[in-house]
Amino acid sequence: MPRILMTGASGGIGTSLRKLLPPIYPDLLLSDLKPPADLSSQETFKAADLADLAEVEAICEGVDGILHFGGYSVEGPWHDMLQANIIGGYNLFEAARRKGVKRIVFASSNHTVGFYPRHHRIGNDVTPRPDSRYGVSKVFGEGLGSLYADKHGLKVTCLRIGNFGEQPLDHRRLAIWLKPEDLVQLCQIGLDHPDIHFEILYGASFNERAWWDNHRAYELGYRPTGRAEAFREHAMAEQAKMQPDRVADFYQGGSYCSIEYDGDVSRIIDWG
Ligand code: 15L
Repeated sequence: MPRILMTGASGGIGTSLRKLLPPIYPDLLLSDLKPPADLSSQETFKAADLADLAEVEAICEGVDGILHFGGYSVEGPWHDMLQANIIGGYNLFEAARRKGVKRIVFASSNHTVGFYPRHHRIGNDVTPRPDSRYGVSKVFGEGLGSLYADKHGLKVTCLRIGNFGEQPLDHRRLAIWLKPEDLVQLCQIGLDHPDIHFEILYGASFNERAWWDNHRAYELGYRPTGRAEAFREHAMAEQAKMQPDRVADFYQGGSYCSIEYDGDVSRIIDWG
């Protein structure tokens, strides 16, 4: 039975996956800075600060595969991004190598490519266009994944997660929604599929408005069950409550693109 480490266990995705993973991976080690408030006696938890290599090595001991959901998960100050995602990301891959971990599933993000316009359909091989310091930190994580796969033989799957949740929250999220059970499928592909070397897959359910060509995930057996359009009415009603924003509404990354955006919106660039 493989021992799987999940970082970020107290965060949004971790909280949901803690419930869904045990039937598939019963030997699940949870980690975060602090334990989840509702940790049960059936669960195993070990605290670690990703910015501390020795602590990260300690949680990688005896582990076969890692689901790395830890770190900073939204735009934030450079210092926090540096500690949690840049230094933390390096420590995670390096500790995994030192401890002989075989596979890593890295939670990347749609914000690695957020400055592509919404009308432009992109694959997993486009030049990154990060929309934030957070997006840049995820490009760095994908770079680490590629390096540790090619140089050290780790099997690495980067998931460019769209928006994870029970339902799409607005117009933009109709294109990028990811149902929790579909994320579990993608994690299984990363942890178990025999053909993984280094992959970048989009973490999105079956969304008719998708901007992403995710055919590689389907080749690897991904069969999402979530369909964003089933929630169209709710998402559009929520959208109607929001203020129009020329930058956010044009680009895939939404409000991450308009945060700190300088100057004239006439310089919006149509890469397509
Ligand atoms: C992300 O990467 C974030 O982790 C999440 O909180 C959402 O903001 C999501 O992107 C999104 O783009 O909606």
